[in-house]
Amino acid sequence: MNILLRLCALLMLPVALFAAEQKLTLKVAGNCGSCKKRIVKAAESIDGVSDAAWDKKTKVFTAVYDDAKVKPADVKKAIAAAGYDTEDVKGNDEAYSKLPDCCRYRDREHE
Ligand SMILES: [Cu+2]
Repeated sequence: MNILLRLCALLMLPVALFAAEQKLTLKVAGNCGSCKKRIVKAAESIDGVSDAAWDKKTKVFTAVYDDAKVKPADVKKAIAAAGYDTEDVKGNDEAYSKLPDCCRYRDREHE
């Protein structure tokens, strides 16, 4: 084996070991428990995302993702596609318009 290849393999080893589980935390708009279900389902529909959770009080979304498979932007896009606004990606308007009345977080807020 070429010495350079050996060196590369050696350098890549820690990367391979430490890649994988990363924690993602972001703000996602929403109102209630059914918003939570949709947000979690959208995130977990991506291969490599697990342990998704969303707190309706703090609007904080958390998940664990495998950084070899998924980028945080992918998760934001999936949540936005379900109609929910995330920090950088605005929720899809068509999906938003199909949400039940109580979930229209842009028009009304739950106590
Ligand atoms: Cu809701």
